[in-house]
Amino acid sequence: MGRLIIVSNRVTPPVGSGEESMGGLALALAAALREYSGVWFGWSGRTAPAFTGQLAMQRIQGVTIATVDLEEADRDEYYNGYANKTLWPLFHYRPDLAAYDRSFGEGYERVNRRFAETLRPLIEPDDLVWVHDYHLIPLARELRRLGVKNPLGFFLHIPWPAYQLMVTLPRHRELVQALFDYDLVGFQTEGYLQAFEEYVKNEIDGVRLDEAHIKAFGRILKVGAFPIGIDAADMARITASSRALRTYDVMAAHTVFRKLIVGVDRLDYSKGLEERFLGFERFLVDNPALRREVLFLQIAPPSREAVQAYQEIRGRLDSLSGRINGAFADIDWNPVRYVNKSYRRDELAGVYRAARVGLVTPLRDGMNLVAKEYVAAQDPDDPGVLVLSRFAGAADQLKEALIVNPNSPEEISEALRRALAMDREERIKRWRVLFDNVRSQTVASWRDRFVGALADLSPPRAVLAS
Ligand code: ADQ
Repeated sequence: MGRLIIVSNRVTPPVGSGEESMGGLALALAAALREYSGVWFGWSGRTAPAFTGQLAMQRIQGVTIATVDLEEADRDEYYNGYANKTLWPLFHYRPDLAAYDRSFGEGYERVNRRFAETLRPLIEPDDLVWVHDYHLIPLARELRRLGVKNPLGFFLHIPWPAYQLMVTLPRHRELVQALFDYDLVGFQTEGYLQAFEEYVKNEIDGVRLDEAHIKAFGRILKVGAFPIGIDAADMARITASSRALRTYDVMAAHTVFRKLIVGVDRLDYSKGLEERFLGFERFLVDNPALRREVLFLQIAPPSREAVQAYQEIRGRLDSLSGRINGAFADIDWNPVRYVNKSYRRDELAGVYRAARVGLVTPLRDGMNLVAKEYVAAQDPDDPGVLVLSRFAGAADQLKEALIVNPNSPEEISEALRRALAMDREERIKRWRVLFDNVRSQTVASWRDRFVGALADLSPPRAVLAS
């Protein structure tokens, strides 16, 4: 097999960063690149007065990182625009927040063309190219136009929306057609794959040839569900690190006589933070006797601050947390601690382990890695309880969690009550099943399954038979 080329909007790690500040996904991809002596290509995160296509090449820990600067208009129309104001809300079931500005679509096409032209000279005949996420759907089409014949794979980290939602997108057909220039398209869950198939059947008379192949637009596309995981062993290892232990101790000291409930999310409307706060408020109202026995810590670093919907949700969460604390706080206790900061992975591990409840309630989520990290960081002899939204991709796998509808404050409140009351025996029983799943379906197995499927593009049975 040749080299592996990974393409994503942003190239993490940021230059010079240490491993502790890299996300699990970045670490797993970097490890794959080391194995296949590959290249990671993407936007530098910087803008220049004019697009030059100048590549900045670096070698970091055995991985070649190739980045390119974009123009300001590219950032506004492609990244803040089409990716984060159009596709992100629509794919997360928020058509009310989706903006359809013509310049966004043009910027999206332009940047994908620019990425393809900049990347083209780096591709050698035996390379596999693996493209990540909704920012780069048309990249394969642009690479094919430039004569690239290599296997091209695409993985969607976010949900694929239901058919009736997808057709609300102007030029949805062109976007879907662009996916058929890949050889392999992967989704997080079977459900998202089915939604994609439903679109292809209803809208373009596509057919499923066999379990793994769909034919449409005169092309055969290999498809599959590839649920992403985490490096559970590494999470267990860092949970025992000195910084994790210290964070654990600090949290334990702050919750003497109390139980900690924790939420950790990017500040994003898809994560259901307002609904979570309302669910916690309902819990306080419904359970006066338990009030002073809990502390709810929500860690939510701001993201995409250039997008108005993100500024608005931040304001609403500030007032909601203030309202709850104002109504319930006492001289020695605040029910909500709401923090807008990023933490190192080892610090997060300590927080997870100190929490009796992991509260993960997105309104929609491709997978949700926080749910898996929380499970992996628990003490096997005294584990906490995961409360998980049915609308996270992770709910397909983590069935022993307390599954809730995040839109219902009553369900969140009741799940919190159950989680806090759960005896050790039941907690251990549930956690073991969850941990087995997190331990066996790792980020490395996800990556190897995807790359293996891309390396093996044998024709579907139906085609062989005809
Ligand atoms: P995200 O929407 O970013 O990812 P998630 O899967 O939960 O959501 O991953 C977030 C990562 O950021 C986790 O590893 C978490 O530890 C880290 N993180 C969150 N808050 C942090 C903080 N305050 N400090 C430091 N780190 C923090 C997208 C999709 C998901 C999908 C992933 C991977 O939206 O559905 O699971 O990609 O495919």
